[in-house]
Parts: sequence; structure tokens; C-alpha cells
Amino acid sequence: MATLRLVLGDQLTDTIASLADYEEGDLVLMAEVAEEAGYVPHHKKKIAFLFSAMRHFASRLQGQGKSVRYVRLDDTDNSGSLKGEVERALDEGEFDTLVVVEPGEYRLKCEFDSWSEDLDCSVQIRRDDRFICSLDRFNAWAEDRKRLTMEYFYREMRRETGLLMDGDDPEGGQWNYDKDNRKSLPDDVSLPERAFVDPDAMTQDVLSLVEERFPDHFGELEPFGYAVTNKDAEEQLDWFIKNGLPCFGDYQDALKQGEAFLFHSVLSLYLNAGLLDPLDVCQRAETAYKQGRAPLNAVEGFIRQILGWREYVRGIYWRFMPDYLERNALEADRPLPDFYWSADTDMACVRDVVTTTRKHAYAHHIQRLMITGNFALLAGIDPKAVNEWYLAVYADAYEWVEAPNTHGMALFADGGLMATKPYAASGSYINKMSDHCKQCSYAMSKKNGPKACPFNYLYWNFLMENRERLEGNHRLSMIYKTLDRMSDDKREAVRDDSQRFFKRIGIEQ
Ligand code: FAD
Ligand code: DLZ
Repeated sequence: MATLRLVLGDQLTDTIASLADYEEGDLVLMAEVAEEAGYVPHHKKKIAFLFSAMRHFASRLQGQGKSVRYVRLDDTDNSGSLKGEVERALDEGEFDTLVVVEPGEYRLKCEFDSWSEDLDCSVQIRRDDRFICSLDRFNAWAEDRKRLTMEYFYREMRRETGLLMDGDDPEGGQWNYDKDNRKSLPDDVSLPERAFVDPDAMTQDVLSLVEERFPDHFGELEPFGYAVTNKDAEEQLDWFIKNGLPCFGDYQDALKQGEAFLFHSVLSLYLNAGLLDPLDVCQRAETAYKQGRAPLNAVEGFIRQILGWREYVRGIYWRFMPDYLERNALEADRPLPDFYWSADTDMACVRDVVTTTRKHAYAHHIQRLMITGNFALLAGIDPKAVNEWYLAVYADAYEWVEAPNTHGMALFADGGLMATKPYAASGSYINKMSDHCKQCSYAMSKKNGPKACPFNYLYWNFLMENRERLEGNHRLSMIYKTLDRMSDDKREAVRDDSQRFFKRIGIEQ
């Protein structure tokens, strides 16, 4: 008897464990299904990227002589679900075993776990070994620790991989060069022109399908320029190492109106779908440093995002799910404002990030954290609604990586498991790091009144609304002292401005 091997849309890696022992007679199953495409209103570009990358990967496997059953979304017998497609394949063939690699989302893991009872074959769920740190390794690190500080996890990963190590010491004598990585972007620094990929015939077919089947989904489908094969993703990596990496560190935290990518790599969608390997990406960045093609602050900063943050958030997700997403430490419950979908807001910074997101299914980290994330935190938006938005709108979004970043890092909804204090910032931070405020109809310099930047009064309102929950946090003690020095009239003005603003944007309670 033969083995049926299910490969998911974000498992597009030649060496994926589900294909490791492929034998003649086995069948690889890949399926575009309405259930996966519709469990949140995914950005059109995200669906197009994944379907096209899946089709290219299937054809690559066929080129290697593997037998592939590829179910397209518009195939007449498509059952609409992964389970339905597995059942159809089992009915139509002679298989005694189904092999699949564990998925990146808890909801699907629960479903896979139930398959051994429901399906008429044995089910093998294999470990996803495409990460640098296994979940067992992460749990061993996390066990018995009071605080799961990313920096300490990252240092262990540096030691274990030898990346940027000089014997037992970190390259250059420091583990972390973040202090050099907080520059705003001067006007005279020119940004590199991105090399996008022209859609081939297979991608064109997918674009027509997505336009026809998902007309109401968020975002702009065209122009579409993302890579959909491992080869093209590797070229994007080469492009980044040459043109983006040298300045990645300096301007990592910068924001610029109308500029989506700055010096960021735009590689997360490829890493998360399996088109690039995280360790290989880190090693190639390290080589650039060793060959003098990029400075240490840039390369360390970049490697820390992948070796540190990316591996760490995965560990956090699987260690704390399913309770993780039930937490709402700040009891935030306002609805998500409509402008998260429409970009129709007078706040230039938020409008810019949502516009970028609509266009590219992409925003860089500081846009996600300090603009849309910060706004949702300050305005007390229900974490479930915010999580759903982030999961839907970014081409790189899968719950294992999206949820800790949104729920934990941006919203502090996990009560401080990931961050020692909320990433709350007023308009002055945005003004320091960007040119948005110059083009905004609100005045960053005004603290109160109809012309004042909403981030200014919402910041203090957030601290007042969450006083009982946050004032015991020693990292916030200075700021609460400042709040206490405010006059009653000033505090009342903050409350009034915030209520008026919530009403105006339709989220008052
Ligand atoms: P670069 O800035 O070039 O960084 C290099 C790589 O490091 C990225 O490609 C990514 O793989 C990794 N990385 C960087 N920061 C993080 C991080 N905090 N967590 C995990 N990996 C990281 N990233 C996702 O991949 N998917 C998501 O759904 C996602 N949702 C996010 C939601 C919020 C609220 C926030 C604040 C961050 C989120 N991130 C997410 C992390 C980060 O913003 C993106 O990985 C990054 O912006 C992708 O762009 P890039 O490839 O140009 O990254
Ligand atoms: C995101 C996504 C979408 C839009 N569509 C499919 C699909 O049709 N078939 C598939 O196998 N995978 C898809 N995916 C990716 C899955 O949602 C992803 O594998 C899970 O969320 C686990 O990470």
C-alpha cells in the first residue's frame, strides 16, 4: 500500500519532512480550498501569492518525477476543505497512511489531531524541522524561567549556531547593536529601487481566479510583483543583501510617507511559505558582513530578527496556545475602526500604513507595531478584532507568527509575557521617526483640542484607563508620576478629547 502526502500552502520546501521518504506509488496532495482561503478575509495578494507559489511548487515536484494530485480552487469536485480533499484522494486511491507536517496554526493542528479517528488510514503528523530551533529546544530553554526574555533566547541561538560569534564571544564584543539602529531617514538618503518579478502565465491565471472568486476581499491585487518560486525568492534575497542590508540597521525603525519598504528585506512571506530557509538567510547575511559588504550593526540587527524574534515568537505561540489568544490583560473591547480597512482617516501616519497595506499586503515592522498596533493599543481595541485584521491583511501572516506579535508585542494582551511594558507612544515618537506629521491635518505639537494629534491625548487616556492594571509596572512608574502632576483640568481635557474622538470614528462605548 502507498502513502498519501499532504503538503500545505506554507510548506513549499523541497526538504519538507512529509516528502522525505517519498517512494514510487505515493501521491503528493496539494489543494486550494475555500476553507483556508476564507477563514479570515485574506488580502487578495496573499491568496494570489500562495496559490501561485503552490502551483509552481507542484509543478517542480512533478518535474522531479513525483506524482502530484493538485486540486485547483475552481475544480468542479473541489470539496472546499483540506479534510474533504484528503477524503476524496483516499477514496480514489489505495493508501494506508496519510503523512503531513504539523501546521502553523492551532485551529488546524486540532483538526489534524482528530483525523486519526475520522479517516480510514493511519495518520502521521511529522515535526516541522524548517526552523532553527525545535519546539522541544525552545521549551527546554523556557522551562523554569521567570521571564522569557527574547534577548537571552537569542544569545543561546547565537552560541548554538555560531552565527556572528568570535569564539565564545559575540562578534564585535556586543550581542546587540540596537542603539545604533534608531535613526530617522534623512532627506538626502536615497532608497534602492526594488526589483519585482513579472507575473508569468501561471501567476496570471491565478490573478484572474482571485479577482473572480474574491472580489470583496481586502487589498489591491495588481500590480503583482512577488516571487512565487524558490529561485526567484533567492534572487530577492540576493537583491536585499546587496541593496538593502548595508543600511538595514541604521534605518530599521524609520518611517517615511509613501515608502513601504525602505531598507527592509521583504522576505517574510517567502520564509513563512517555505521558499527560503531561515538559517541559510542568516548565513548569507553573515557572509556579507565577513566580506565587508555590510556593517555589523545591520547584519546583527537583521540576523536577530530571524534567529531571535522569528524563532522566539514561534516558541511562545506553541507553548501558550490555546490560552494565549484568550488573554485580554487590558480588557480592551472597543471595535476595530473602519479605517483599518478603508484607510479613510485624517491621521496621516495611519492612512499611510493602511494604504501601503492595501497596496502591497506588506508593512514593515515599525509601521505594524508603532502605528496601527500602537493606535489599537491606545484606543483599547478588542484584541480578537485586531488579530483577525493582522492575520488577514499581510502576505506573511500565519497565526504562529502573527499572534505573538499582535496579541503580545503590540497589544500587551498577554499581560507582559513577551514585553516588559506596553509599546505605547504618543505623537512625538511618530514625529521623531517619520515625516508623517508634516503632512497631517492634526498638529503633533498640540496636546488637546480638535486639532491635536489623537495619539497625544489617547496616550494619556490609555494610561488613565489602565491605571489599575499598569501602575504596578516599575517601568511605567515615572510616566504615572508625570500623569499625577497633571492638573485635573488637563486630565479632564484628555478624557473629553478621547471620548469625542472615539465617537467621531464610531467606536464610542
Ligand atoms: P525585515 O525587517 O527585513 O526583517 C527580516 C526578517 O526577520 C523578516 O522577514 C521576518 O522573517 C523576521 N522578523 C522580523 N521581525 C520579526 C518579528 N517580530 N517576529 C517574527 N519574525 C520577525 N511577521 C510575520 O512574518 N508574519 C506576521 O503575520 C507578522 N505580524 C506582525 C504583527 C505585528 C503587530 C507586528 C508588530 C509584527 C508582525 N510581524 C509579522 C513581524 C514583522 O513585522 C515582519 O516579519 C516584518 O515586518 C516583515 O517584513 P520584512 O520581511 O521586510 O522584515
Ligand atoms: C493561507 C492559505 C490560503 C489562503 N489558502 C490555502 C489553501 O488553499 N490550501 C492550503 O493548503 N493552504 C492555504 N493557506 C495556508 C494555510 O492556511 C496554512 O497552511 C495554515 O494556516 C497553517 O499555517
